[in-house]
Amino acid sequence: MKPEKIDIEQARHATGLRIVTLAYIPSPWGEALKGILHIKQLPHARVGHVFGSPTTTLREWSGQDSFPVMAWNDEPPRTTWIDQLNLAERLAPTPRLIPEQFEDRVLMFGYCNELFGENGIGWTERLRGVHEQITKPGGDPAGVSAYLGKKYGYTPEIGERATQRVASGIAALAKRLQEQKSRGSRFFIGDNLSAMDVYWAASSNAMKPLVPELCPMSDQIRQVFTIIEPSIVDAMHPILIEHRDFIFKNYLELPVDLS
Ligand SMILES: N[C@@H](CCC(=O)N[C@@H](CS)C(=O)NCC(=O)O)C(=O)O
Repeated sequence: MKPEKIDIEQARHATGLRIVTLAYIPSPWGEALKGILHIKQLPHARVGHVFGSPTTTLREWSGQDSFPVMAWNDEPPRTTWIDQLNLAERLAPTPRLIPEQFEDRVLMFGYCNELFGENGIGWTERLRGVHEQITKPGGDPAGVSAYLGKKYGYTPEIGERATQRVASGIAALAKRLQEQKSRGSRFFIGDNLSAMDVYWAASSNAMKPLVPELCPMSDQIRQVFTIIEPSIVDAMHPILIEHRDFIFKNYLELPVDLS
């Protein structure tokens, strides 16, 4: 069920479900939203925004200019992962990606926030990359790094602490999967697939991407989204990659279509 590709003006004035994602970049948030719609078999139209092209219409429509955006009929466009997940769950309650049990739900939203929320692992990883570019000789202090740093709250202090925060977060996710495995579960939360599994699978492609045949992207983008920082590489226990592979193989679309 391939989404219809439309442009931003069409999306703004259309009805039904529309999403706007970054094209050609393995953005965790955008790829996770695409994954959720795939799992729930929700028909939708998609705008693939090319990084650096104008965002005027998106800003007028959604009040901001980050990706992804998810819109349902004339309701206010959703611009954060938690609102997007709740809308998807409302439009297609099955298969559920938000656990039914209270305790599992509390755990899942906690883990998701650590990975996907503001100042979570993904967010901090972005600021770590900004810090690396700004501080290394021959880096990119004025271009994309400055833009992302200003937009997502970079300070030198946050940059200094980012490596440790990302490494310890990744290590905690690995520990969780090991605990779950020892109690016989293949999933982050309880005994079933949840949004957290999808969020991790999507995030991993911006840290240690799937092979090119399964996730085609330019060499330059692949290099930017492959972490080589030794302490984070060390924290990336094989169970995290096994889990990513399991989720993609069983629940998500392969090869990944970043267009
Ligand atoms: N607002 C989203 C996060 C969105 C986000 O961080 N988007 C990044 C994805 S890499 C983005 O749009 N980057 C490109 C840009 O800001 O121009 C949420 O809180 O769920």
